[in-house]
Amino acid sequence: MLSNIQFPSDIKNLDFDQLQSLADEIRDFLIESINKTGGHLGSNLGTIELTLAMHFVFDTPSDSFVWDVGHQAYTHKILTGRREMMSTLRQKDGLSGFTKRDESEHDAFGAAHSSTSISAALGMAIANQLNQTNNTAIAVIGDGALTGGMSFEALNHAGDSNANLLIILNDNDMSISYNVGALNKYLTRLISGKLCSIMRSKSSKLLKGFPRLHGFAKRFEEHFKGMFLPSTLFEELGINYFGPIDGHDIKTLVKTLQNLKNHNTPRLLHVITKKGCGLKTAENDPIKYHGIAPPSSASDSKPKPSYSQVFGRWLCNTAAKDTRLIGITPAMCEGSGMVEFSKSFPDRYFDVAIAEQHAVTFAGGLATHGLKPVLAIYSTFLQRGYDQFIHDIALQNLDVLFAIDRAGLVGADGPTHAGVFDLSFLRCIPNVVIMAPSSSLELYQLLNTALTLKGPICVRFPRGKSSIEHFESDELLPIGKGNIIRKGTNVAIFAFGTTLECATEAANTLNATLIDMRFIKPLDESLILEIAASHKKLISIEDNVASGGAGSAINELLQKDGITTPLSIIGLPDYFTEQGTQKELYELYGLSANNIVNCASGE
Ligand SMILES: Cc1ncc(C[n+]2csc(CCOP(=O)(O)OP(=O)(O)O)c2C)c(N)n1
Repeated sequence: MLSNIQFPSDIKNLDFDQLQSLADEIRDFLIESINKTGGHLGSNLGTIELTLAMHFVFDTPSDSFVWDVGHQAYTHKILTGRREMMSTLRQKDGLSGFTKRDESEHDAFGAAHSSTSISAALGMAIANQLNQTNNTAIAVIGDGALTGGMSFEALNHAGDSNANLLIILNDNDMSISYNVGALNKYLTRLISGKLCSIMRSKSSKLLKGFPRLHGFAKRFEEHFKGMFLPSTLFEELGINYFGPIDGHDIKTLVKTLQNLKNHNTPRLLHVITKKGCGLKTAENDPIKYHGIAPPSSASDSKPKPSYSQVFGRWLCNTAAKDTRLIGITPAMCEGSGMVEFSKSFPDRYFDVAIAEQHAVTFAGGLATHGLKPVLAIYSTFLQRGYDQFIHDIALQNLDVLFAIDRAGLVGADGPTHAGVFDLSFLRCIPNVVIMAPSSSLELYQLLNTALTLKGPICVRFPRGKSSIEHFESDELLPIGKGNIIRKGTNVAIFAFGTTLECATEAANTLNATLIDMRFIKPLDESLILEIAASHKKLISIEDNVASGGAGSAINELLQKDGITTPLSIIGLPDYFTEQGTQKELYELYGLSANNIVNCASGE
């Protein structure tokens, strides 16, 4: 059946049995396809029936589907003309792993950072009202994404509106890790029926004086468990709550959505799904199968630790010596290499859910009381906590160590996840120290160094592995000092972070001076000036946008001192980068030995 389905119109005449068969085919297709390309396997196996039901009942693009994060929208892609492109998922020039407006008119909103769907869909719902159309805007949000602060801001607004907004809460009790927090506990109570029965007993009391109504209410509740019960959190906020219903039962999904289609007010349907549904290995280990990598072609005989793992090891080793140390993650325990820390130091480990803004200010609060918070955060997600970084941390000069992971280009996740702005947006903030290690050993040493300093300290490091195997060290590195790797003539290369690798190759070819800068702020001004005076051509290289980044900092210094030695800044362009492998992308954007050599010869 699947090969005959190109667009949502092709499923409109199917009966429930056929829809279920189609769901089974899509499940097989996804398992096979994602095993080849990599991608968010578990999340997508959980949304097949829901997506089919939504496309059966509603009509995109007139009705707008806003998928939160957008990582669970593969079935939506398949049903909207992109099935044959699924083999290109997450590859260069291929389909995005998230929703993307450029990719299809059925993708109402681009996503990848979480918790934006209710705001965006509310905007669409209000636009529909103002444009006097009857179309429905639908936000599909996971229980993980619901923990993000923006969701609450949007619920606050939506509940006070009369917009035709349908929120579908896709509740699988999982974020990437097990979902955490009071809201998650509340949803669990809602599902387990405890809250329902509390409400039932309350309404029983109220209705006791009206026996007929009492009997009706009881019978009604038996049929529509949880439906129209007063006082869920959402109803208190002015949003009608429906459910919970089984998110893998197509018939119930379709009938419920048909009922809800014409309600025309803010409403929330609570749908219970299973992450990895239909694939036992994924159901049994939902964390591992949240997202999987494509099978790697080269087998690594002696695998090197990733930068995240090196950070995690440092965290454990240091926490054992320093009881002030607290580890914080906004829902990225595994990705940030913190699993071992969470187990060894459960009292000093905080997964605060998908709440980057809160994570930053929470760290600030801890710091005011003499603790030493270490916030592990991806560069791209730190963007969420920018005001908190400035206002709550830097302005008060609080001692918070930011371990900024996934700096630079991240590869298959594409532009939404690229950590290419942090040097520019952090460098301009007073009181901040910014370090970029060139290897895992240097990461370890710079983390040691960071812990001895006061104020906000950022250590930013990339996705991937360093070629160095032994990284544990007690050594501290001098603050604001670069490290001269080799001395050459005429050309000098200032390398920031792991760009040192390609810079080394270029420096050998050019017989150039090469400096591992280590610090973006404070910059090693005296070394730069000395080098500028003794060389004819300067080149800086960084895995950050060239605008306002590390090379810009060198340029500002040269300008200030009236130095005219020419400087070429190699960094990322002033447009959003693509998806692809990290290697492909760095080559594409000129962060390569070849480009450095070309730059040196003025090409
Ligand atoms: C702002 C932000 N922080 C962190 C992430 C990383 N992230 C991607 S998916 C995800 C979990 C989402 O859980 P949920 O919404 O319940 O979806 P599920 O995969 O369980 O269906 C997280 C933390 C993100 N995309 N955006």
